[in-house]
Amino acid sequence: MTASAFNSLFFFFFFIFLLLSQSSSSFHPLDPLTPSEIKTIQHTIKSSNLGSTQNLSFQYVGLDDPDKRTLLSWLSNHTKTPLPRRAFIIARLENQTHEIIIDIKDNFIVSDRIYNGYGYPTPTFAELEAATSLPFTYPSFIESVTKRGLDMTQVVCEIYLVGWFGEVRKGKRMAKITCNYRGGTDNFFMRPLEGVTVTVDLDAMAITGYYDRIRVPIPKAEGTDYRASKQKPPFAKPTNGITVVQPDGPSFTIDGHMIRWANWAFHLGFDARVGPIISLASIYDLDKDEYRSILYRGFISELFVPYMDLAEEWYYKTFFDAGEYSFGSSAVSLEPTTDCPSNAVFMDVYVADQSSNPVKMSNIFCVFERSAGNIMWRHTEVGIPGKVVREVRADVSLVVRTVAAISNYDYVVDWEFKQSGSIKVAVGLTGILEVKGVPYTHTNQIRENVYGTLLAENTIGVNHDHFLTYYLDMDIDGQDNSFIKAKMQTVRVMEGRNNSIPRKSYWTVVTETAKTEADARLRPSLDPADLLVVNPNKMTKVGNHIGYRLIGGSQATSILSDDDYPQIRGAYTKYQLMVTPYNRSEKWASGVYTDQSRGDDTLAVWSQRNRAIQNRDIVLWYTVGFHHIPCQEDFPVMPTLTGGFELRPSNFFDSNPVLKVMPSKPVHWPNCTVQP
Ligand SMILES: *[C@@H]1O[C@H](CO)[C@@H](O)[C@H](O)[C@H]1NC(C)=O
Ligand SMILES: *[C@@H]1O[C@H](CO)[C@@H](O)[C@H](O)[C@H]1NC(C)=O
Ligand SMILES: *[C@@H]1O[C@H](CO)[C@@H](O)[C@H](O)[C@H]1NC(C)=O
Ligand SMILES: *[C@@H]1O[C@H](CO)[C@@H](O)[C@H](O)[C@H]1NC(C)=O
Ligand SMILES: *[C@@H]1O[C@H](CO)[C@@H](O)[C@H](O)[C@H]1NC(C)=O
Ligand SMILES: *[C@@H]1O[C@H](CO)[C@@H](O)[C@H](O)[C@H]1NC(C)=O
Ligand SMILES: [Cu+2]
Repeated sequence: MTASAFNSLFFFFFFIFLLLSQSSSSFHPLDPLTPSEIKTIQHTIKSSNLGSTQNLSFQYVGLDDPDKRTLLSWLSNHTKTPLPRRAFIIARLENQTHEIIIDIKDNFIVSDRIYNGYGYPTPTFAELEAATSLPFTYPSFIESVTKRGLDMTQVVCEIYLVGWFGEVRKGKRMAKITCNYRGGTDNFFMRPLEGVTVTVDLDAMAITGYYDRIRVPIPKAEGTDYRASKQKPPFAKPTNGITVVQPDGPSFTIDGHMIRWANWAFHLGFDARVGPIISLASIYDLDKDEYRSILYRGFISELFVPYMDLAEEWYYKTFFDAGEYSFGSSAVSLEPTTDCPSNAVFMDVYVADQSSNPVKMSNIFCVFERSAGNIMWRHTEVGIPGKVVREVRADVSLVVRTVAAISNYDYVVDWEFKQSGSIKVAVGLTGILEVKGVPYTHTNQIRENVYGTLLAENTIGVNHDHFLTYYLDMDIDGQDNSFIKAKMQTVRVMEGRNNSIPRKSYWTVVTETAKTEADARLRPSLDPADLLVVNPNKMTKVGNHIGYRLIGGSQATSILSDDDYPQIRGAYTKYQLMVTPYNRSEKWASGVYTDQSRGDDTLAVWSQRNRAIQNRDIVLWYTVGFHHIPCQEDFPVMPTLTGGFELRPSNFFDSNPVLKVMPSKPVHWPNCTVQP
């Protein structure tokens, strides 16, 4: 074959390959930025006047979400004229914060503006890493380590942003570094070098402060390692092996980022700041023969984790894990068969690094069908003479899982879709506690406020909260929805001459429709109520408003004082639920610039506008909250504690939507057939 024939053949096959690769994963406007788009952003900015300086760094690179109305009309429009595709970038350039919008189809800068308000963008991982290495060449720090008789090579440092504590003047991008000691364990978090703090200026990338304040013993390494290989007998007897086999493959399809399974269809996106994003979740209604919308967008908007220790080394530890540390970029690769069952399918994602180079993150999502031995519905009828009717359906659902490890803590984030129409949102808290070194080896020695629980010798697990605020843009069968509290109210039965019924009370339902944002700021209440999102413009055949119910769980809310600085920054966590009208720029509950924020751009502030929310396109913000008083079982690694909530149809369907779900197909496996 001649070279030119080879070439044309090559190009012919290459062309076929391109065609196939495009048809096999179709593009969706909500897809996260692709590696080549991330590169395009780099080129576009570097070749503009912004690119002339060496010090340009990309703090955030993400999709600039298409306008909702435009997108929805585009999706329902079969002509498919392309939508603009844009990226939103926050960059640091000569100590200034730039907000840049780039058209990534036609490669130009749409807008570039300098942000001068309070707060700073999320630091990049490269900045945090560079800062964390600074103490290792800092003489005073080296002296602190050596005078404790410790080996410098065994020191591991962690970096924390400093928050805001009422400073009037605008400061600098700062961080504090505290360190731990490995020495015979990989669980260095259990061995703090208590009392030593290094302060760093992130723009100058230099140490600006240092103190070595207290001297307490470093907790022992013994008993802290969590690796199986490091455990000593006795061992617990392992259970017999369990696996999930699905010999005919999964029942879902993944087309690009669109996932379809049973009666569900949704888009699975990803963002460096917030992590997984579920969009356009809709359910197929067998009776109506159509997909009906439920959730336009859902994601964890922010995670507020304030610690309750007032020591100099601790008071500022009041973390916002999304806005300060990038929850999405902290996602970790999932391990087949342990992080996810053996029938799981894995997906990769890409994020941009500090120079806007694409970085591949492998196995960030796993998607699997869950058949955990639960019952979807059942009934046994023995009331018919001479006959027993028994009908049961096993529950099979679809789970999308991500795990983010924000240094010591691991969050297991699950979105579970049920054929009954429920979306169950779960978050599992596990990983390593943040502990403080103390001189005490027994609780009977403690005479001061230690702000936590003695978990092991010299080790205090400090009290703290976890508040995960979910953004839930509900579109129940259309965009215009209302939020309703259906309160159960006790009614005393009047003792009347004519009353022959011997009951003294019953409860009835009193519904309240929230008219403005103030009506929908809910705190956990002892008074029972169903929380509903309804479409006031649509009814079931028998005349009930079509709706979905929010069944809350893990209802802790912040009990810090309103005037406490961390609380001012996370004021929205005082509420279990808030409802706002949809606004494209209100998606991050702690504001765009969370580092050193002053609470002037948070969900709590937006809600104070008290806008109308009745029969509007509304967004629910539900906070899954935990007050965490550590206990000894959390040492040296915490067993998963799960919380969450459920979105469940309530008069959305005309009758039970899983009545006609037929039993799963039998499993054919070599030499054995398992009946479902
Ligand atoms: C900024 O760029 C200059 C020149 O390349 C370099 O000397 C300096 O270290 C850079 N500063 C930072 C904070 O990266
Ligand atoms: C569909 O797209 C065409 C061309 O962009 C536009 O003229 C038309 O208004 C769109 N239809 C809808 C329902 O949005
Ligand atoms: C940026 O700020 C740091 C101090 O925070 C300073 O050392 C540095 O020179 C500044 N760089 C520029 C380009 O202004
Ligand atoms: C008592 O109940 C009967 C039957 O419901 C009704 O006809 C009658 O008017 C009632 N009397 C009073 C005093 O309420
Ligand atoms: C949308 O949100 C932004 C940011 O909070 C705000 O500036 C703007 O006024 C809001 N628009 C409406 C109509 O509420
Ligand atoms: C299935 O049974 C056949 C015949 O008994 C045997 O040869 C084969 O090894 C078995 N396969 C498995 C996977 O157990
Ligand atoms: Cu905790």
